[in-house]
Amino acid sequence: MRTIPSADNRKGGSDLEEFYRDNRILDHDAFYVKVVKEDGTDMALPAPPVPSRKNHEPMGDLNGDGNADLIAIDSDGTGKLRFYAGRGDGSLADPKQIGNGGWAHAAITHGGDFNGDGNQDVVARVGSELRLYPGNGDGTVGAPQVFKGNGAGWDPSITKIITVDDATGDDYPDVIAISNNKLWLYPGDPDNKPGLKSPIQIGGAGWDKFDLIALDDVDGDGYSDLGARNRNDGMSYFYPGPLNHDLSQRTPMIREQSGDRATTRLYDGVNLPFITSAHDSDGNGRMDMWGIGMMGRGKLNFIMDDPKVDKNPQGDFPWISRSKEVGNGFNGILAIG
Ligand SMILES: [Ca+2]
Ligand SMILES: [Ca+2]
Ligand SMILES: [Ca+2]
Ligand SMILES: [Ca+2]
Repeated sequence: MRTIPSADNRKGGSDLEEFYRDNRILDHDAFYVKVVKEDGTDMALPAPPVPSRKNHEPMGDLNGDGNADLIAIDSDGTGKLRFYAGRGDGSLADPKQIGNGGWAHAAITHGGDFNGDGNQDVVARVGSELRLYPGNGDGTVGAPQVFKGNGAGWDPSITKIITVDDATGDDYPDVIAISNNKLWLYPGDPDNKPGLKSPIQIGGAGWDKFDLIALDDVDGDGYSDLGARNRNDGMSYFYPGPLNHDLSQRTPMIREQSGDRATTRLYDGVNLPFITSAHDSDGNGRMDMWGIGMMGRGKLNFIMDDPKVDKNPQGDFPWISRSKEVGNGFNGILAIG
């Protein structure tokens, strides 16, 4: 055994601290150190592991046909839950009722398999509980279960929740919510299915004006990414995963192209009251969104990163996107997810 002189030990600690600060590394952040020989050539080191996005089904597919789907709450009676099967081209089939009543004040989202049965699930905040409505694989859902760990004690006024395929690198889906004007990650707990670990605050005050858009892994690093739209001005932003740390870095997400007119904004919350991820609902490898209300109330709009006008790969921002009307009859909708 060789002891280290205390001065060297201290220097080691302060050098490391300096390195963390200079490289903006937070506690528990994973990072890699590239070791270079004195002549500047690389040491032969193995490539850093990339978290695998295993052979998951396309995100957001509740009936197993490979197309992302939509759910909605209508204003009939105490609120019913509807399932809309994606047709694979951005449009949706006629709705089926999958929840009988009592949904009016719930917040809903879907996507990811939280109970490990191979079917993607619906997740809803009902009252002060975050519940799993296990997908049956055909668009319907089974009896609800409160998430273990941190499924109780939710603020019953929360309206904005999304699920993401995996924002943390453990290959298990996670939940993101806006509560008390802040942004929170509830990491899914693969050892306690269906479970949630303790929430991590990932965004400071100012989030109430945003809608959340689950983006899957847009930039191809293995982590789900996040999009958000400011309801006041329509500006939308991209936040690259991993998402288990303060999300102060953001990139404008959209350049909306409509004929000759280009704008960096999406429609705002007045003109497009509902917006949600459509994942890749037309199967061209690029993320899409669904919105309701634009160009007349009750119209369904499909907002896509259009490879015809956007020659950059989808991880390049801002996207050049286009909107088209792909359905109607969405009057009396209270929420989509
Ligand atoms: Ca489907
Ligand atoms: Ca499931
Ligand atoms: Ca995860
Ligand atoms: Ca697409």
